[in-house]
Order: sequence, then structure tokens, then C-alpha cells
Amino acid sequence: MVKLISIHYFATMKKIVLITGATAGIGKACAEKFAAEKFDLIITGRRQERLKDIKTQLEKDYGIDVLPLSFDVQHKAAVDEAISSLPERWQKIDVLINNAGLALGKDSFEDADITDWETMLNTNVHGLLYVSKAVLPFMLKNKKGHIVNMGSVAGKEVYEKGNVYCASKFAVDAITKSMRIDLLKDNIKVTGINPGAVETEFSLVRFKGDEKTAGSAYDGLRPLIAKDVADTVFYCVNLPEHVCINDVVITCTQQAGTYYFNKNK
Ligand code: NDP
Ligand code: 8X3
Repeated sequence: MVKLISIHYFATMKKIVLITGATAGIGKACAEKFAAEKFDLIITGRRQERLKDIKTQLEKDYGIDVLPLSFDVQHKAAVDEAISSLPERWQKIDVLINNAGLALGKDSFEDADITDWETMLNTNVHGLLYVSKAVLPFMLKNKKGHIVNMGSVAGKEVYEKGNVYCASKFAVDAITKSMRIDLLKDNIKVTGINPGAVETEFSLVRFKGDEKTAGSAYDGLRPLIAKDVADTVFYCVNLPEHVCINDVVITCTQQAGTYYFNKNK
């Protein structure tokens, strides 16, 4: 009887995806997409209230389970504590989406703020490393997993005043490539997703609440929306076991690379 119950439990267990930066933009859209596809979710971010609201909404709409974990990815101890105290039922993480990240400022090298640089590197690079290192033991134990790292076109080509944001995303690109090689023996897929302009809270954060400058980033464009990127992530994750998409660059139709745009006049 016990055996039958446990067989039933494992047969009905949903896959688990852990998404960092799920309180807004691309991460939130990933949470919605994976919830609609019946994954259980671990959602993370600093804004607790938002995590709570997203949990309530997605559990109600899709009948899945959502575990919110609030921490700042820049703080290794906080990351370790949150991930290492996951209840056993949540440790079988199938997919990790390393999405939390930000740009701060868009200033020429000599004018840029060093604190902004530090925050970008600590979040986009160190944060991604801390979360990956904390989650990996679970994937190694399961002998499979899929890590999706959110890069950017800014990690493929630098642009004027992009300096350290670009550097942080070049680092993400390098980490993605090297993870894929090092984790090959462990049956863990690693995919890099590199979007161009996506209309989210990204620009508002970058320009520190200046709505006019943030909005003007999309003037004359129909940019990507977060759902476009989430659908792409889901496509990459939902392929057969033997298929691994290594790298995706996705822009809106009016953008090519980091500095060519066909804007409406
Ligand atoms: P948003 O600002 O809309 O969302 C960013 C998310 O990251 C939020 O959930 C935020 O949560 C989380 N986050 C930021 N800093 C931290 C931190 N220190 N600790 C934990 N969570 C954090 O931006 P996007 O959705 O656009 O950005 C998501 C990713 O996509 C980023 O890595 C970004 O670089 C990348 N990207 C974005 C593009 C765009 O044009 N929008 C294009 C290419 C790549 P909270 O504030 O609650 O902590
Ligand atoms: C965000 C895209 O071009 O603003 O990564 O750097 S861009």
C-alpha cells in the first residue's frame, strides 16, 4: 500500500522550476508561463509582498504549488540559507532560471558611478554564481537539470555608455559557456538567452525612477514584451532530453544587435 502511494506520488509530481527575479518583467512572465504549463515554482526576489501576491494568483489560476523565497542575490549567506533550507519536496529542482539582474545608469566611463558598477557586478555576476552553486548539488544528485542564464545583446556587443552593464553580461555569456562544458559530464543542460530591448521595469530601474528617460528608451519601437522572452525560455526547456539549445539572441524586428534600430519616424 505504502509502495502504491509513493508510486502515485512520484507519478503525479510536477517538475520544479526556480526563477530568480520573479517579481517583475521577464522573471514574472516566466513564472506565469511555467505555471500555465503545470510546473511547480520556486519564485525569488527581494520584494516579499509581490512574491506573496504572485503565489496567490498563480496557485489560484493554475492549481500548482508556488514557494516564494525572498533574498538578495548579492548576499551569498542569504542565498545559501534560503536554498539549503528548502524542504525536501522542493529540492528536486529540474530547471533554474538565473534571471535576476539590472542595469544602473548609462554614463560615459569617466562619469559613471562606481557604486552602480559594483551593484551590477554583484547582482548580475556574483548573484548568478551564488544561486547556481547553491542549486547545483540538487541537480547533481538527480543526475540531470537545466540551467538557463539571462544574458543580453549587451553581452555580445558593447555599446557607448554600456561599459560595466555590458561587462557583466559578457561575464554571464562566458559563465554560461563554461558551465555547459564543465557540467557536460553531469547531464546538465545550460542555455543562454540574450534579449535585446524588452519593455519591463528594466529602464525605470536603470534611470533610477526617471519615467521620461526610461520611456524614451522605446521611442519609435515596438519592443519585445516579457512574454516573448518567457515563451522562448519555455521552448528551450521543453525540448526532448537529448536536445540542448546553447544560445539564443532575440530582438524585436526593429532591432539588430546593440546599436542598429529601424525606429518609426
Ligand atoms: P525588471 O527590472 O523588470 O526585473 C528585474 C528582476 O530582478 C526583478 O524581479 C527584481 O526583483 C530582480 N532583482 C534585481 N536585483 C536583485 C537582487 N539584488 N536580488 C534579487 N533579485 C533582484 O527587469 P527585466 O525583467 O527586464 O530583467 C530581467 C533580466 O533580463 C535581467 O538580468 C536583465 O539584465 C535581463 N535583460 C533585460 C532586458 C530588457 O531590455 N528589459 C534585455 C536583455 C536582458 P526585486 O527588485 O524584487 O528584488
Ligand atoms: C538590456 C538591453 O540594450 O539596454 O540588456 O543593454 S540593453
